[in-house]
Amino acid sequence: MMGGEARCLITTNPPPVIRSSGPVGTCWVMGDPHYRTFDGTYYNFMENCTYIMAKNLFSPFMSRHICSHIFQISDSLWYLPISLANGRVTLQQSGFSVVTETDFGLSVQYDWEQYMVVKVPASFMGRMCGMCGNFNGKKDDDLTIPSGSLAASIPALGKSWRVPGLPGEAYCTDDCTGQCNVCKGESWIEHLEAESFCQLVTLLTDGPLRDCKSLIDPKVFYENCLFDYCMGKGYKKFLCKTAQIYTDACQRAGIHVHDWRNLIAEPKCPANSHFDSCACPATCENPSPPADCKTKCVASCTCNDGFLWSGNTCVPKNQCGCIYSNGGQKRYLQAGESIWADATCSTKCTCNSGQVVCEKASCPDGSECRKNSGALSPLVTVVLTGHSS
Ligand SMILES: [Ca+2]
Repeated sequence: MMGGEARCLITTNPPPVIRSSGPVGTCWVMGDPHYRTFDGTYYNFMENCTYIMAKNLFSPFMSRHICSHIFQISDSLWYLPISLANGRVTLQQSGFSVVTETDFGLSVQYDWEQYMVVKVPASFMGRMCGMCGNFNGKKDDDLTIPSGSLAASIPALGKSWRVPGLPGEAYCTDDCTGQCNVCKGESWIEHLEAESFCQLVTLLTDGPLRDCKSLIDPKVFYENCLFDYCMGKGYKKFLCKTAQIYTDACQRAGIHVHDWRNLIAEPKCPANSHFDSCACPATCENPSPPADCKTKCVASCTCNDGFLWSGNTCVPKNQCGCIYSNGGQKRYLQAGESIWADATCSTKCTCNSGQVVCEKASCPDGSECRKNSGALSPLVTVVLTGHSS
């Protein structure tokens, strides 16, 4: 990364990496303001800049800018699924999220919008820093700034982990004041309205989501609802999204969730697909869902009969794309999609009838070979931290 960014100050010798089967650290951020650290501290932080969520204290790292259903890697846009460094890093769509996994046990799930889960293996205990805390098993020292001291406030914590120098930085803010990070000052009528609206949460957590109580405290769900209602003035989308996130977390933990879509509207799905509350959607690269799908399902948009997921659209089965491999990397190409195989624009590869065909080519007259500058601006920087041992 560029100079001047927040960094972890090493104050002790690095503990040895012990590969154990201990607890996995799980940190998530939900909606705009709700965070849960690896050690289970909850806090709210309103912001719109870019922050380091989790970082390993002692190893080099790489960063990813996650923008939409297409990934920006190096200087070009890639469809999922993607495999990098001979499979050591994989990125694939799962339910409404993309899941990035590494061979050393790190995973990052992101729903492209407002929910991100970072999981690190037990071998990283006490070795982490960032907005997700230090993963040492103690709650009271989670909100720590890069120097190692406790943050004076939540905005100070955020500011300390902000990634500087990114495009649009001049227009972002992380030092909310006044009404920004607390929901006070609303009238008692508004407060009653919020409580009344958020009874829906109780209906969900005592009803279809009742088996999830062991995983996520329903009180957190309810308090988030009150906060979102106050901030969004009753914008119902928040509740639907939060219920979706709660459901997703439960399903991924193997907990059965009863369908709640009769209480709240279903999410919209793209053309030639439909919503399924428990699915393992068929894709072009994996057209047959696993037989044990029911125990591994997630709520998802599933392609209609005769169609398969191809990148970010459902296409007829006979219009599937290709997996393109080059230099330890694999990526999905949609049918008919062409890419340059080199930086000098001398070889062009095209996905043609399910086969990648590469041939000599050059830029058309009147144009020149230039790297794509990347038109998408990053929403979230996920710091994937790894070691090569
Ligand atoms: Ca801690």
